[in-house]
Amino acid sequence: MPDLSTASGLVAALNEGNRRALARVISHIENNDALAQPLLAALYPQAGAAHLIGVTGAPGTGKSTLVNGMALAFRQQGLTVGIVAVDPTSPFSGGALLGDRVRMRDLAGDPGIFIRSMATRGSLGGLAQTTADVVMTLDAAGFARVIIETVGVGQSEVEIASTAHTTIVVEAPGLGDEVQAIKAGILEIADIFAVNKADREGADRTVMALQMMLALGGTGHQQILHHGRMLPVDLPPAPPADGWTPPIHKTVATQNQGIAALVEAIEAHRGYLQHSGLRQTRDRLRAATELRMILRDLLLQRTLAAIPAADIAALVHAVAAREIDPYSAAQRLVARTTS
Ligand SMILES: Nc1nc2c(ncn2[C@@H]2O[C@H](COP(=O)(O)OP(=O)(O)OP(=O)(O)O)[C@@H](O)[C@H]2O)c(=O)[nH]1
Ligand SMILES: [Mg+2]
Repeated sequence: MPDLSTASGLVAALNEGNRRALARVISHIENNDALAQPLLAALYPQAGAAHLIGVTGAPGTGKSTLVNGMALAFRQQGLTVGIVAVDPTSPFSGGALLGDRVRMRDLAGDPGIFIRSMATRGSLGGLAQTTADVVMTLDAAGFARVIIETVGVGQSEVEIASTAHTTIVVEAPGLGDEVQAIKAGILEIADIFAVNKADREGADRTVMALQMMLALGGTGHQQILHHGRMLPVDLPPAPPADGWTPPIHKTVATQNQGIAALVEAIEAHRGYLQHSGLRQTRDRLRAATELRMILRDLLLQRTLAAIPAADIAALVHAVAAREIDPYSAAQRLVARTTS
């Protein structure tokens, strides 16, 4: 019996499929306690095989219900599924919303499914990195598909979803705006669109609005290339220009309609990424983004540790009073830590 109070014991148990160990590992990572670093270091080389699926969209569009349905569909193909819900306002049902009692029971007690909600209200900054670490942990634990649900409102949530291999943007009719996501700028990250609540009036108008957007161009996942821009990345050759046009799928998540086609589209996109070499590109860009985020945190911590708080407070005051600009102030602080 592995010792669950040590990093190596926890990793050994996790590798045996011990779900309690997995839950503990995630808690250590979320709390960023003494075991977090050794756990991440041990798990990172094990990860990389999972296909990461981001699901984002305006509040209440049916993301969780869709994710439940997708998880069931993957399970029926024999694939294991990890789910990370970032700041969900509505809980996961474990499939209850599908109203199919037999399958509902299958999902609830199924060791091939692991669901984790991230409590994020009030947490500043670290959300994106902690989520990436939890996703990596599920990947390392052997889940074949990891689904990340985020509400597409904040920049960090969008960033999280866009670090996935396949990003699904969920729209729903009747929210007072034809295409909710335009404002939030999340159309740019879509690989697949789901127009959920297709049982409601206006679904076809939403589909048409999306089709027009796509025809006008400017969408697609090309923008992902910006994510790693702060660090040099050695990228494989660019994929063919006629690559991937985001398909639009109508779904009624509560009745399990359109989910099979949606899952097929995910798998098609997965195949496309692999064949085109884009999977490698995205993995490298994700590595660059991650390294940049961690580096930024490390340098910040180092700076804050090296300089007396009163000196920093005085500089903040000077910036607020416009006696110095924030760029020069930051340079002054950095110079003090490196000299
Ligand atoms: N009519 C209809 N209702 C749906 C459909 N899908 C989901 N709903 C309902 O919409 C509500 C919100 O569903 P959720 O799955 O919680 O939506 P969500 O996008 O995860 O919500 P947040 O996480 O709070 O942003 C629930 O009451 C669902 O039952 C659908 O296809 N048709
Ligand atoms: Mg939800």
